[in-house]
Amino acid sequence: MSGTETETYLANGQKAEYKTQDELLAALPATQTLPLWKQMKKLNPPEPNPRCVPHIWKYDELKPLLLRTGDLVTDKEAERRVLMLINPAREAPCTTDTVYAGLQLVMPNETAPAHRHTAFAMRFIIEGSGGFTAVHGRRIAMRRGDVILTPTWNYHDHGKDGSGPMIWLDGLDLPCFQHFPVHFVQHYADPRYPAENVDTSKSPLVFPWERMKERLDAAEGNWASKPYLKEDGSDVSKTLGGSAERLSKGSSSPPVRETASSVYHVIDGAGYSTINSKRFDWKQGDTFCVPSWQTYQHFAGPEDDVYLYRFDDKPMLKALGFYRVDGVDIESLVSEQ
Ligand code: GTQ
Repeated sequence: MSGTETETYLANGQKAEYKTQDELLAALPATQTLPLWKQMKKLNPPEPNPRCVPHIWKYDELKPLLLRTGDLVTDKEAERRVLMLINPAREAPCTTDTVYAGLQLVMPNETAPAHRHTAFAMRFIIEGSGGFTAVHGRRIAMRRGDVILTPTWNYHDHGKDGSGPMIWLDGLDLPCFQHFPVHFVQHYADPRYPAENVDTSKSPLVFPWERMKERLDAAEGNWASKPYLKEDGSDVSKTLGGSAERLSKGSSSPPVRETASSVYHVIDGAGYSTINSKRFDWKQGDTFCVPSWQTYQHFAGPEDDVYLYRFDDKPMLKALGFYRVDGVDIESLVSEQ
């Protein structure tokens, strides 16, 4: 040792090159490591930390734009003529952090050509007549209020007879593939995959609105929620699930805070929702999103009963063990193994 310089030695007698933590930290990036202790709170936050924010998309504003795309963008150019609903705090394809929604338009005599992909889609039919979607050989008529499934890897094309536009709300699990970059698409050789008409009242891919409305109206109380489930009682997919709700005029749903994020569409009526204490007024045709772990509650206006459609990432969260709703005994969440 020379002069007053002090040198630090490790327990094994080797000279320590980094005298201070700062010196050590400065050396880390070059080795492709970082100190966890500087990001511990961020990586293990005290509660869910959604990046998306609540937002509402007004149908009156979007419908004219969507219809104009019918003049300016051909079915061929678009493949799918969709206005994606993009969360203000995120980029496409995020409507919430985990769920995607878009408004799709098909005009008469058009074809949104056949393709298939890993992503799952569920569609809520908003308006129009004469539209159909062909799901792996099964041609399904689109009717207002119906929910139609496109299971993973099924070829599907959309088309329309008659006059006027056909508009529906797509719900897909596309944001998942930001985390799992494993999404494949395959295009069919022809625009249409050969298909036969099916009786929509018997197809497991279709949830007719009359039937869902009957279930909601038969339920007791001012507020009712009913899930869309497959015949075996399971969710409509491994990723996304859905439900519909009825609120009698002037009534409200119970407040909920859950790790699922969701997209709501107003089937009928008008009212508002509070999401994280912020008020969002809505009416028929509007679509809004609820981020994870933000308390939400719906309020029907005084005029009419309200019906809401919702899809969410609950099946995916449950499968992964990530689903939690405020109010449960958290000790019940302790995994057995
Ligand atoms: O109809 O196949 O909104 O593939 C986004 C991706 C719809 C569809 C979307 C798609 C589709």
